[in-house]
Order: sequence, then C-alpha cells, then structure tokens
Amino acid sequence: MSRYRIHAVSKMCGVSSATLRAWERRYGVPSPARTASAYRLYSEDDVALIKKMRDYVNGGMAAAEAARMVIETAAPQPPVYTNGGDVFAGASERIVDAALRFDPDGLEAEVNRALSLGPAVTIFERALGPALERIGDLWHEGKITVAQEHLASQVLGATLLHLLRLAQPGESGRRVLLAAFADEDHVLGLFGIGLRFCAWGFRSVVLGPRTPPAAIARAVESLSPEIVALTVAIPPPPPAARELVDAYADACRDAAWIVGGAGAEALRPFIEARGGLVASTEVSEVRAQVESALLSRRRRKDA
Ligand code: B12
Repeated sequence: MSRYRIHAVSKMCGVSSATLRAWERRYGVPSPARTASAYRLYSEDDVALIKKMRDYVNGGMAAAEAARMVIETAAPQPPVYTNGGDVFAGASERIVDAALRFDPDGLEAEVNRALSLGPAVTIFERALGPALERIGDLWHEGKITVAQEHLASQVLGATLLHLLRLAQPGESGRRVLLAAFADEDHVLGLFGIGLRFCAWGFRSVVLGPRTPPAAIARAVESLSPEIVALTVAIPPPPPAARELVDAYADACRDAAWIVGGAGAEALRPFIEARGGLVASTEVSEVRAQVESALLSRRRRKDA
C-alpha cells in the first residue's frame, strides 16, 4: 500500500527530496503512486528500492549503473495489464495519459518503466511509437497543445537516442548512417528504424535532423557506411525536390540509400531515377529491400 509522502521518505532513507525526484525522473527508481492532487505516495517496496539505490551510490557506484542494478534485482512486479492484457499497449496508454495531464515527471517515469518491458526494438514498435502516433493524432484533433506535444517528443526523442546507443551491436563492420533531409526536424521515426537496423546487425551513426547533402557526403567519405537511411516527413516542392534528391544521391556515392517517412512517397520518381529506394511502410519488407540493395551494391563492387 502506498502511504509515505516524499519528506517522510527523505528522512527515513537519508536521501534529499531533490535526489528522490531526480532518481525518479532519470531512472524511474522508484515510480511512486500519486494522489489525486499529484503528490507522490511511496509504498514499502518503493522505500526498499530507494535504500538499495542509496547503498549502491554511497558505495561509489554511478547513479545510472546503480539504478540499472536496482531494477534488475528488484522482485518482478506484476505487470499492469490494461488494453486486453497487452503490457506494451498499457505502457503506451500511460505515456499518452501523462502527456494529456501535462505531467513531465510522470511522463519520464512512464517512459522509463516501459524500458524494462523487452528488447529495444519491441519497446519502440509496440509502446513508444504508438504513443507518439496517438499524441500526434490528439494534437491534430486539437485535444492537446503544442507544448504537450513538444514535451512528449522531447522525452521520447531523448529516450530513443539512448536506446539506440544501448542497442548497438558489437563491431560487426556493417554500418548505417541515419539522417533527416535538409529542413526536416521529424526524426523520431528514423531513430525507431535505427533500432531495427541494430537488430539486423548494423551499427548506426546518427547525424540527426536537417542534414544537408554536403554533410552526408563528408560522413560517407569518412565512415564508408554500407547504407544511408534518410527520412523526410515534409517534402520540398517539386523543382527543389529533384535537385535535393540528386544531391543526396551524389553524396551517397556507392553506398546503398533508402528514404522513408511520410514524405518519401512524393519523392519516389526522383529517388528511383537515381537508384535509391523508397522504404516500404511494412517494416518486415524494409529488411528485404535493404538486403537486396546491399547485394546489388556488392555485385557492383565485385564487377
Ligand atoms: C512529433 C512531431 C513534430 C516534432 C518532431 C520532433 C522530432 N524530434 O522528431 C516537432 C515539434 C519538431 C514538429 C515540428 C513540425 N511539424 Co510535426 N509532427 C509531429 C507528429 C506529432 C509526430 C511525428 C512522429 O514522430 N511520428 C511517429 C513516428 C514513429 O512516425 P514516422 O515519423 O512516420 O516514422 C515511421 C515511418 O514513417 C518510418 N520511417 C520514418 N523515417 C524513415 C526512414 C527510413 C529509412 C525508413 C526505412 C522508415 C522510416 O518509420 C517509423 C516507424 O513506423 C506529426 C503528427 C503525426 N500524426 O504524425 C506531426 C507532423 C508530421 N508535423 C507537421 C508539421 C506541419 C510540423 C511543423 C511545420 C509545425 C510548425 N508549424 O512548426 C514543424 C516542421 C518542422 C520541420 N521543419 O521539420 C505535419 C506535417 C504535415 C505535412 N506533411 O505537411 C504533421 C503530420 C502534423 C499535422 N497533422 O499537421 N513536429
């Protein structure tokens, strides 16, 4: 049962309230219940987690590592099933609810909780991605403000980048360069697809939003990726679009390249004219597209 307020817990554990809030925000350790007026209410289990975390940190362990140990060794919590028993859908719903409440701490805590549900790619595809899409729809319908949507994008974007770092495979030699078109800020879907590439054995290098062709050219020259994955949500108008796609095609040199995102279809003729791929909207088909592009690339190199 949850019964202790933050000041009481702070005294019981010898950890300041500010540190307790920081541990919750950064690591979800712990994620106490809330009263109707949003005050934290800690349970005995929450207090036990805090004491463990305190002991590790006092023993000289970095807080992030201590949090990981605490989460891994905690007795398994019964998952909170909602939505027909699907834990990922439940996590997604709680993230959206936190955005709807405009509750930054709750949002961080729910996102952090989702991170323990399974492999990074599954967490993205079944919890974080659907949450983003729902938040986008709510924004479009005028049910949440730009501020709420920005907050959610910010927290989820930072988390996806973190997951991407954790999901990197060992030095396998295969490398994908991930970037957004010039003038493009929408990168969350790209980070998600980066997790897929990691699961397929690629190390990813993220150049991020608004990457001009010259930057791609430089990165291709220095890093020799096997494939360049670009995203575009809002394509430029046709005359500029052809020029821009041509510039990306030149920048990718002999690397395979694939363009995805909501705006890719509009650029299909320009992309295909230069030997690029337009990503399928089915992620399972993207893998086949990538493998066949890499095979053609190898054949070209061997010829
Ligand atoms: C989050 C968001 C933002 C965030 C982006 C944060 C970030 N760091 O990415 C911010 C606040 C910055 C933003 C800004 C703007 N946004 Co906005 N945004 C959204 C929102 C709500 C969600 C996008 C998202 O992350 N979706 C979730 C991801 C997972 O989906 P996804 O991107 O489609 O990616 C999937 C696939 O497409 C695929 N994929 C994507 N890229 C790639 C690449 C490869 C290689 C592969 C294989 C696959 C792949 O993988 C993903 C997995 O399924 C959408 C609304 C919506 N419902 O989509 C609007 C939306 C995209 N935005 C829109 C607009 C208009 C803007 C602004 C112009 C708003 C403004 N007035 O300032 C600016 C433009 C900024 C710019 N220059 O790019 C419009 C675009 C309409 C259009 N097509 O013209 C939308 C659709 C909202 C709307 N309904 O009006 N936005």
